[in-house]
Amino acid sequence: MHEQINQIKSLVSDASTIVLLQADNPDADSLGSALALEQILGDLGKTIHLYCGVDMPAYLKYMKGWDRVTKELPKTFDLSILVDASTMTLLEKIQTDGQVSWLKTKPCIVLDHHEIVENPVYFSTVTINQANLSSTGELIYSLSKQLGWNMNRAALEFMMSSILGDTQGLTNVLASAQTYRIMAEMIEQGVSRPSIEELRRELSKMPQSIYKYKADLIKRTTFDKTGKLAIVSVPHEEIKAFSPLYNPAPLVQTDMLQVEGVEVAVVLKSYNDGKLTGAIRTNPNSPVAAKLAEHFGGGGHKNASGFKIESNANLEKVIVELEAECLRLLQELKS
Ligand SMILES: [Mn+2]
Repeated sequence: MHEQINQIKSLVSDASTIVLLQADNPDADSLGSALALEQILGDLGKTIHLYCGVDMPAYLKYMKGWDRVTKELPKTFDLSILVDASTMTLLEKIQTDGQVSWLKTKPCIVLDHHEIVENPVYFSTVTINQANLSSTGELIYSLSKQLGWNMNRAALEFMMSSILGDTQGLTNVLASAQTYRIMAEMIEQGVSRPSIEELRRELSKMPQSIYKYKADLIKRTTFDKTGKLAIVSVPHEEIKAFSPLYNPAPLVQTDMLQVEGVEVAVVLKSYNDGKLTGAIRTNPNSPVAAKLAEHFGGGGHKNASGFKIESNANLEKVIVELEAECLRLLQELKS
């Protein structure tokens, strides 16, 4: 660990232009981490570029600066830092458009906190992946302290957004005593959690059409014979119609887990080209999310994970397989 920190110190000090990378599944932690590092490294006099292969989802737009994230790597840079991911599987865009060959000519730092990592970033110079931390935001906070990097107010606010995102407002098992200590330090330095929450609420309000669509998703939710697994699937037409306005999964997934007996909630999205994605969330007492996603070639955390089937996905088959594997994992957990 000490050695890695020294490596990071010298890589950053040798670089003048740094590109901060998010994987193809941006969330509050990845965006918060990228924007925090933009502040911290910007204050060190670095020129910063923000990259993500996909558009920032609407629900993240409460974080000021999200619109600085672009889909292009800069023409020149000295160092890249990948936040909140350490797998090539979630860096598909940068591989399909050939930018990865440019990326790997420069040193790369990977900062992450994921339990299971398949297909790790093969060109990374130094990787810190600490699954015991709540979020990459928490990791960056600790690193910055150890490296003596100044964290301005905006940086602290972004890291707090990271922590709140991954811990679901400090309510899940990822929030450790250390996470609370860090939150307290941030508050002492002037960060207002109520202001962050209010901004997020205000900018994540849904249009009336989405409110009504939520009712459709709830009506279409199915439960397996044990009542432990709730599934809803979203066809391509609905992805096209509603996803630009609001991501369907977070719209219903928390409610699905609030149904008596339900331990696992899955939202499936089917695309016309045969692609299928699954977002998995579980109750705290049924931490099978990462393993369930792994079964389909995906990964993630104990209580939140995802997978993607690239082509020829058969929705009915996936559902049958999900039910069987979910049941098996839940039984395995009990014994
Ligand atoms: Mn994270």
